[in-house]
Amino acid sequence: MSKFDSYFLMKTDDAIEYAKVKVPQISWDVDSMECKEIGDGNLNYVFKVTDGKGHSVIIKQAGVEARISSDMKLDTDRNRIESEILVLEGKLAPGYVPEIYFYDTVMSACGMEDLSDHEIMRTAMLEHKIFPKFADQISTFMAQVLMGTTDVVMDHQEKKELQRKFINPELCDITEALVYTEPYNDELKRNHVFPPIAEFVKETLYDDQELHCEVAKLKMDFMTRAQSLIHGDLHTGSVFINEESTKVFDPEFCFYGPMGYDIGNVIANMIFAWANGDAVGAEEFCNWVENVLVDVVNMTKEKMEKYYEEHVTDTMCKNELYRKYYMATIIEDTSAVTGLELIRRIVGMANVKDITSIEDEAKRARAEKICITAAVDFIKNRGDKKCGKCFLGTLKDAIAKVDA
Ligand code: SR1
Ligand code: MG
Repeated sequence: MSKFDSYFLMKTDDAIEYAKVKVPQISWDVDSMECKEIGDGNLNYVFKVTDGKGHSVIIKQAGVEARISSDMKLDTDRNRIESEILVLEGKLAPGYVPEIYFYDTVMSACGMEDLSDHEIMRTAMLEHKIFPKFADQISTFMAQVLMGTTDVVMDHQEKKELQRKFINPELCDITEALVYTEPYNDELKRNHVFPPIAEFVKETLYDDQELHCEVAKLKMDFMTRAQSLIHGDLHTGSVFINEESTKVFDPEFCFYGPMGYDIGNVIANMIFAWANGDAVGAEEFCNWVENVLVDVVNMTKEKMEKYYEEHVTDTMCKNELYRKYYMATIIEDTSAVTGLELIRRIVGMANVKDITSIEDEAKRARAEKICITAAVDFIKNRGDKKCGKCFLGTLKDAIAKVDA
């Protein structure tokens, strides 16, 4: 009998013992082993176990309730989903995700490669660091994983098997509430609205029935369109980065959904990075982010189209007009989700440091208004946003409107 034969939430000492048992391939220097809990996400516990000889492992464990709110009870099976998708993503996009050493459905925990030579991208964005390879790398990851799991290229029965395996109702339920519902009505009274923009939020988000109609369309689309195996939470806190490399992690929200959800999340979170840089006058950084916005949209589109052409297996999808239609819908969805993510991180329950750490009240209010103004345009006029330049143009138009 081992103490890890039944589930309990580990503390740092348990994680050291657990690492010894679960990662025996590392010759741990037992006397110098240490552990720190380093999780800063909303849901899980993350332990970094090290020893004095330079060995290390990251242990991630799912708790039965969310860290952000003990009212949120969650199935710990999300840890299995996350581990299995990381293994699959590693096959589709080698080198773009951390290596998984093991996962354990009893303790709802997995062990993965320690990426301490990388940093969490949101933290790096808050320091206004520039990563010239990011747009190329993230677009490769998205093109390969997202296109690689579609019905366009996959055997349809194998695809349905993946869809079954990665059905993820509880975490989808969180997204349906936090992204697609509450930012528009605060129905559970858990929105966080920055008081200086409360009236603006009421007029622009809570009272706009036309906007609600568009969001309802997008919500039903998110819930029903099993297009590809999406990450489901691809913000800058789900990316490890350094000068040379980009690694995507934390895919516990993954399921078969519209692929624009992931691309839109990347774009929106880069806009938050831009807003933070703009508030403190980090000009070089903002210029780089603006280029990233353009490049991520264009490069992802180009790489997906190429992947489509080279890997298409479905007979009807070999039609060129259909391919063009398909690519256009992805960019349209990307625009819509950019808007949805911008709005929910500004007014919803789960905010982002890029915005909340802007100390000057007037500057924060301006940044929030710019994000919301751009967001409404990204959602309502999503059919017009056809290339990277249009995405940047939407941000510039919003700045001009807010500053007028
Ligand atoms: C209750 S979880 C809140 C948010 O954190 C996660 O990272 C997802 O973005 C989710 O919406
Ligand atoms: Mg997360």
